Amino acid sequence: MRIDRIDIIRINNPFKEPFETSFVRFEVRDALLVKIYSEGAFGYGECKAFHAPLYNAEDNGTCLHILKHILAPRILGETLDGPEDFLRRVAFVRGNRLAIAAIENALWDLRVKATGKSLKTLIGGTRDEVEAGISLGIEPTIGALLAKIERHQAEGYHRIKIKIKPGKDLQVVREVRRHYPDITLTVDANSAYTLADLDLFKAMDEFNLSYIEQPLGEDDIVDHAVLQKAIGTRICLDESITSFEDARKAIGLGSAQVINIKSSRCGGIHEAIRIHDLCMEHGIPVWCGGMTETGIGRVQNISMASLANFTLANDITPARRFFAEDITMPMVDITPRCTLRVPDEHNGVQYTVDEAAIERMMVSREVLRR
Ligand code: OSB
Ligand code: MG
Repeated sequence: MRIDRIDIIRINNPFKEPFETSFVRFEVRDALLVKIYSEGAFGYGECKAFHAPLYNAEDNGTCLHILKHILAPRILGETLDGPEDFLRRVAFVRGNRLAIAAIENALWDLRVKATGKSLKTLIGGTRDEVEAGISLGIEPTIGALLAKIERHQAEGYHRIKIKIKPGKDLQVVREVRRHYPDITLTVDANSAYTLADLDLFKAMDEFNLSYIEQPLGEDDIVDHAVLQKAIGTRICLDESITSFEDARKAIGLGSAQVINIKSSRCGGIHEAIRIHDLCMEHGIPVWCGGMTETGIGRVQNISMASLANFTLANDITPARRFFAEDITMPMVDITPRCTLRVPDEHNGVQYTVDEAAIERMMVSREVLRR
């Protein structure tokens, strides 16, 4: 595939209601989209960075720089074999994996179009449908959280995850468990704690959580290993896993018994598959994490979660859970079983990008040519 042109499009899509985590309260999805034109076709990738470096070290500003000045010049006017060839060409770049993944994902999309095969088929996915779980933000009151859980339980979500932060943790979990003794329940701390909080996590053991997601620092698989040995509940790593190498070390140290795979955090689908396979060999179940993405990233997540070892419910929801409108046609939605159907070339499930919606949400557009 010859790379003729790359557009970097910034869009703002307001959340229907704010989504609060231990690190920020999100009100709008400020996203960069990468559109790569090649020989009469185009492919889209979504950059999953946020407006500021809150979740990891990258943000939309750094990604825009890396995309425009470092990555795009390496491929504009060049003929590539595909995503793997791109990754080889930019292997000199340290970090900046969200930016790399945005182009990598667009190249996968181009391969889908060039071959007429779905992403699921190209990566060897085995599932026709993947399970939806939901990540619920921090709420001002317990009552507000319980009301949300009630609603989403009724919709059939296969796992409820609640965001926690210091001061809004044990009490919240206790109340939720009192009202819902049997649901599949998890918590996500987004790195808000340290080993000084060991007793808090010991106390969580009594609530039969499926796992505790990323309790400690994003760069601290060593302390996670200490914590995992001290508690009965499984630890799931999110922020800490940015590569195959991170996963290998975390598994070796015993830092986690579950891994949340976000392909974007790891530099793309290629690396995500390697992590998936490694986890499978070691009996570590995985699930697909979310970044409150638009439909472009959401559909790619669904396809990735079709791999065999995605055995736990994913953070993949219908687009309407966050947005009044989105940029795919149709908007991503769930089945009556609260699953998401995986697009493949045989089942008629197909999404196209809604260019008019992108125009409406657009903040800026950069057109890059050789
Ligand atoms: O830690 O999984 C996370 C959202 C933004 C950044 C980090 C995370 C999240 C979520 C929401 O938990 C996942 C989603 O539904 O997109
Ligand atoms: Mg998380």
